[in-house]
Amino acid sequence: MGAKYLAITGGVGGAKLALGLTHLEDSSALAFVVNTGDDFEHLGLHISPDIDTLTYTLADLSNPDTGWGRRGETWHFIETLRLLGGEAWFNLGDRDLALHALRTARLREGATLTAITRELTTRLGIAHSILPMTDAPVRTVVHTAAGALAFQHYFVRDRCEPAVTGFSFAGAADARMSSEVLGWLDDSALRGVIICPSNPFVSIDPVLAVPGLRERLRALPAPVVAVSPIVAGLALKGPTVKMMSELKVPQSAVAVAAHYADILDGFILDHADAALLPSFEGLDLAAIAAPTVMVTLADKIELARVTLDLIHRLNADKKAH
Ligand code: FO1
Repeated sequence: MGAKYLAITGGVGGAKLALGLTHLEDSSALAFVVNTGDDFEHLGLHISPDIDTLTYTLADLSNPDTGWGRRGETWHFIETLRLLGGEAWFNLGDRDLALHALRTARLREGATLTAITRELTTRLGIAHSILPMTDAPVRTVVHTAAGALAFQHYFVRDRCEPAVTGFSFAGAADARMSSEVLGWLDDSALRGVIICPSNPFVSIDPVLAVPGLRERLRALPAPVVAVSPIVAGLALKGPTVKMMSELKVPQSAVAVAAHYADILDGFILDHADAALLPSFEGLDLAAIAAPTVMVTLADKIELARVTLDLIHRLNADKKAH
């Protein structure tokens, strides 16, 4: 049986590497476990932003300017909602709306988020499995000096302005991994797990908070490799660096690797940060520097290749010992 790989991802940054990986490994060899801590109920709709970002990216429908939502979108719904005095801070495009309406209806009928995601992604021509981290409701709560905020209130409505003091994942203690996620983690052909360049606190930590998942990664015979979302002390997108500074964590790729230290075997940092390589020596992992800024499709495929090469090297090293 061929080697298999599982990639854990959040939103925009992670979806870029995910797209690159799909060009190298087919759907029998590669699946994605996606953060659902960003999910929320809004205007009676169930919204799963990170699942949708990956879905639109893999279906080649995504908006290149925002990274989320659809290309060529129209906004009649949200404009009318605003006119009517509705809550219009979360931009739901007309085309995007159809997906949320259908997902919500299927959830009300009793379908799982995993099953609905499979139905929608298949309809959009995506062969790879996009697996929600759990079918249970887990909601990221952002703790700030001004009080606790639901994730999308912090992220979109308040534009990440409040200073963060910490995070919690409501519902995580009662969540279970789906049989689909467990099936991939328990597969004896699994040769590597990839943590995509997503925000460690609000994209990857919610996934790791699903009971048993972090422990399974720690005990996995296959290597776990992460790609840094920080380049030269800056996050390419989103509030990662602002959060690190507010949490008084050093704003560097080394701190990201240290954040995952108990589960990581390998780490890829940007070549602009190559001078940091000696700082990884105490972390008991293989760190390499490579171009991690993904602008073109070729960049995404090349970083995917570098990531899989590191996994192959770690597997070969293990066999040699
Ligand atoms: N992000 C924004 O910054 N502003 C928005 O109005 C917005 C709307 C939106 C609608 C559907 C969707 O799937 C995602 C959307 N996002 C929006 C992105 C979303 O907030 C994501 O949670 C973040 O990008 C974090 O991954």
